[in-house]
Amino acid sequence: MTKSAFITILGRPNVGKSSLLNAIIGEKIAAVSSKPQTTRTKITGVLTEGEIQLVFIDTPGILREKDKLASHMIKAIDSSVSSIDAAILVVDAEKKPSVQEKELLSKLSKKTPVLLVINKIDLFPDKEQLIPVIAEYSSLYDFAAVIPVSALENDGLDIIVDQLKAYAADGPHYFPDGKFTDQPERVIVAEMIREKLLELLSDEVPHGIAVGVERMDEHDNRDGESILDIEATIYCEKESHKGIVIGKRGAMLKQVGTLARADIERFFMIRANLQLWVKVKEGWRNREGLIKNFGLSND
Ligand SMILES: Nc1nc2c(ncn2[C@@H]2O[C@H](COP(=O)(O)OP(=O)(O)OP(=O)(O)O)[C@@H](O)[C@H]2O)c(=O)[nH]1
Ligand SMILES: [Mg+2]
Repeated sequence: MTKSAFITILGRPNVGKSSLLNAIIGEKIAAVSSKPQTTRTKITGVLTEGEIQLVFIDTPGILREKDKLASHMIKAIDSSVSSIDAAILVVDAEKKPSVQEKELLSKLSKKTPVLLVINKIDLFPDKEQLIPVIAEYSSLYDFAAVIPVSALENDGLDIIVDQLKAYAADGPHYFPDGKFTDQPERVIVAEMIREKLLELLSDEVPHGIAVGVERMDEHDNRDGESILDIEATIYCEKESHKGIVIGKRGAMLKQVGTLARADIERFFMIRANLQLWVKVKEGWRNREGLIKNFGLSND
C-alpha cells in the first residue's frame, strides 16, 4: 500500500529552509544564499523511499508587504499551509525567537503536527550551549518534535524524515518515483543564475533581479559530444543596476556566467554553453503583469 504526506517548510528569511529542502532531497533544486528573501515562490521537493512519498513545499521567508512581489510571496506561504499533513518550522540556532515564528505558527491549523527544526547547529562546537536555545524555542508552541540539525553538514536530517513518515497517509504517490521536483528545467537554470547574482551583488540590486531562460537545447559538437545551449536574460529594475550587473568590462557578468555554468553542468551532467543578456524592466516588482511573466504570481 502506497502512502504519502505533504509537508510545508516555514521559517524566517535566511534560516536555511531551502538548504534543508536540498539536503533532504539530495539534489540542489532551490536557490540558497546568504541574503534574505532568496526564495520567491513555493518549490516542491519530493522524496520517495519505498512505499512512502514525502512531498515538501519550500516557502519564501516571511516578510512585510512592501511591494507587489512581496504580497505574492506572502500568498505563497499562505497557500502552502492548506491540505498538509505536517509542517516544519525552521529556526536559526544562533537567533532568538521572534514575533515572526508566532505569526507563521498562527497560519497553521491546530490539527497540523509541527516539527521544530533548529538549524545551523554546526555553529555550536560546544553542544551544551544548545540546551537553552532548544528550551527557549520549544516553549513557543506544542511541537510534535524538536530536532536540532545542520542542513549544511547533513546532520540530523534522517530524524526529520523518519518522524515525517509517521504522518504519511494511505494513498497514491503524487509524483513518479525518481522525480524530485515540480520545477521546470528552465526555472531551475534561471534560479541558479539568480543565486549567483544574490551572492555576488550587494544592497538592493540582487533583490530587484529576475531571470528568464529563453532558450535551452542540445546540439552535438564535431566530436559527437552533447552540448547544452542556454540563453538567459537578467532583468534588473533600474538602468544604474544594469551597469552593476555587467560590471567593469563585463567582469561581473562573466563571473556569474562561469559559476552558474558549473552548477548547470553538475546538475544536468552535460557540458553547457551559457549566454547571458541584461535588460531593464523599470520597477517590475510592482507590476502585476511582469510578476506574472516571471512566474512569480500566486493568484
Ligand atoms: N552554518 C550553517 N549555515 C547554513 C545552514 N543551513 C543554511 N545555512 C546558510 O544560511 C544561509 C541561508 O540559507 P537558505 O537556505 O537560503 O535560507 P532560507 O531560509 O531558504 O532563506 P529565504 O529563502 O531567504 O527565506 C545560506 O548562506 C546558507 O548557506 C547550516 O546548517 N549551517
Ligand atoms: Mg529559501
